[in-house]
Amino acid sequence: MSPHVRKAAVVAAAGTLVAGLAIYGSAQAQEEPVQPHDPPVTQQSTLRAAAEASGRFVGTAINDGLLSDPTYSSIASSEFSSVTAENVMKWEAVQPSQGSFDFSGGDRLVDFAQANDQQVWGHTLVWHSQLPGWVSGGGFGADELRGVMNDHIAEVAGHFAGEVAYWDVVNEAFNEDGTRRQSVFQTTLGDGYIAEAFRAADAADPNAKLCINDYNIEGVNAKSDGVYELVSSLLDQGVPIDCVGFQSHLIVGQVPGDLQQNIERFTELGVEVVLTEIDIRMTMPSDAAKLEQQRQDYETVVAACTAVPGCAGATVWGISDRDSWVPDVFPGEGAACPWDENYQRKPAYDGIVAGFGS
Ligand code: G2I
Repeated sequence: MSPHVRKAAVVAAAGTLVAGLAIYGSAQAQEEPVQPHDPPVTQQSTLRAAAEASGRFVGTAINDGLLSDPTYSSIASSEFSSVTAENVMKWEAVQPSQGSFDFSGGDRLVDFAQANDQQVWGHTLVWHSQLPGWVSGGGFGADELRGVMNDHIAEVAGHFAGEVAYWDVVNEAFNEDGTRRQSVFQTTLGDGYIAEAFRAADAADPNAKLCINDYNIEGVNAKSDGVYELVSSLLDQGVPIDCVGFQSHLIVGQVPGDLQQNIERFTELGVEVVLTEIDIRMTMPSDAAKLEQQRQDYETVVAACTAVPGCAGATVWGISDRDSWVPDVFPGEGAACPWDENYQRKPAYDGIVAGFGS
């Protein structure tokens, strides 16, 4: 039986069951009034339960400064099975000056995750942005910068070894046309820096899954072709790469139609795909029609992952519209997250649940 036929059969059986329960429920209501001490008939579900039912994880980026807010931390702890450091594991936070490491924010995230039985997604080891001036300034020759990069990876991945399930080893290494971004690592070390970074991460934490992560690679396009060629070539060379992160910073009404096909071609190479930073923004102000389109878009995106066995999970980039990076970077746009400014669930929340098949 194909997966689609199997799913249709399960849905049909579930429909029969629900109809049967409804009839049974109304008959029972007439004969046996529900007693006040009876447990609630429906249990409040969570994104986490929906994701687990499809064998996947659902994550969010965690803003360290908000963990002390009880509303924020209660949603973060109950709704998600994976947490990504939004900022606290980035280079500028962890090694702001050479040789001086600060793991306090990352350790807080690990403690939070362990208290709530969540996996930790490490973000990110090698990235051109949020890179302190002592590295980005270009003052190092190739041998020195190689040492700096490898030391950073060894210290950071080594510190969190055993606690981080996945690392974004290299982030945003490509231009839109599929060529390499001219970061300080690329211009100083050349193409080989990516393979070297993955080898260093593997040496520091052999058990973490190691990913390359980028935006605008959700559809089949020049940029995702560039990443695809790189991943093929790394695998051919025996470089320890396990996964590709599609960040998925998307726009309402513009989900790429070939997202699932693109997930499939990467998983056919033998790597996992994860949707690592989903948000779906709109032109403000929001209205009911845009929020409904956003619900559909969240469902489409998550369902594309659920449809492909090698797509391991989906992470949203923030919980509430109040805390999202979007309005700061795209003035006039926003409302990109599953919870609104008052931490109320939006239709997008139901779209995620539906996308996991629940
Ligand atoms: O830009 C959205 C995401 C794209 N992919 C990589 C992600 O790491 C990136 O996340 C964002 C964070 O959500 C923002 O919170 O990365 C931004 C920086 O590139 C983060 O913003 C920065 C602010 O620009 C800084 O002013 C602030 O000091 O966060 C910093 C730490 O709070």
